[in-house]
Amino acid sequence: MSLPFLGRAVVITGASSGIGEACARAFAAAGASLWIAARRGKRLEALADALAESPGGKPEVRVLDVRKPAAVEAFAQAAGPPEVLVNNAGLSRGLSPLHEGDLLDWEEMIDTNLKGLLLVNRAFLPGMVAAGKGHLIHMGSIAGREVYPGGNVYCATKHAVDALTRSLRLDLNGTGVRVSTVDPGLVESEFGEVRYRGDRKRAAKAYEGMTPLHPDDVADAVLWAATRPSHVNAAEILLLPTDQASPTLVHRQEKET
Ligand code: NDP
Ligand code: 8X3
Repeated sequence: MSLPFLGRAVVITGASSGIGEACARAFAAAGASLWIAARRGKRLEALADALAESPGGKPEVRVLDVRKPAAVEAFAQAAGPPEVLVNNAGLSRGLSPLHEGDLLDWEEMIDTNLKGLLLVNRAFLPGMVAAGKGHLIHMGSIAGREVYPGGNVYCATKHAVDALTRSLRLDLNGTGVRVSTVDPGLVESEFGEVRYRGDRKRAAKAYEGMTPLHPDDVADAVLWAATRPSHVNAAEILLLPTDQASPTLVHRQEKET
């Protein structure tokens, strides 16, 4: 088996579940020396234990809230410039129309998905630029390309991620650092449970009668982007379930009665 990342550092934020965890498993199998970060340390420790015998060694765990500038900076200092930075941590809260929205939900989404992503980039990119190489991979979303009812602030944060991906490609042109975005449609993870604050039944409704993406499908796309030859930048990947044509058009099988 080829190990394209043997001994090379890969940093993944939001690695305690879903897409980030799947990315950690995929990069570990590709030989990476991982740095995995999120707020839930126990989850990260369990993942690190599970990956301890990986060819790149046991992942380094960092309990991190991406909203905290000093902690993000300390993380970047400790990890050093990575070969790949998967800037993935993110969440949605609620699905209310804007005029009924909750200010704290807005704040949490903006501070995590937008400001958190910025803080992580600001902390890690100087080292990557100085090294003259590296690959920044944003976790965007179909919600960064289209909007849907109640998606308002979440969609705005993901549209902002899209704008930052494109801006960074301009700012980093000539530095040797690649910038990509992977934009999934519906992925079955803890995303819905977080959006609906633990209401699993409501979260499961999003996938009713259709086959969503699995976090491993997204990790495959991330790993594919990261393993292109250095002169190739897989700039944007839109990854949809076959059953999904847009945020609002999803083919669902009728339930048998
Ligand atoms: P999960 O809820 O399963 O994972 C979210 C991850 O983000 C967790 O590891 C969580 O860790 C971490 N996270 C959230 N807030 C913070 C924070 N303040 N600091 C550090 N880490 C944080 O959802 P997904 O895996 O689905 O989501 C991952 C990314 O994919 C998000 O950016 C999301 O917007 C995006 N996405 C998801 C889609 C989907 O349908 N599921 C589709 C398109 C994009 P912890 O709570 O331990 O901090
Ligand atoms: C997550 C996909 O459509 O639930 O970004 O917002 S969606």
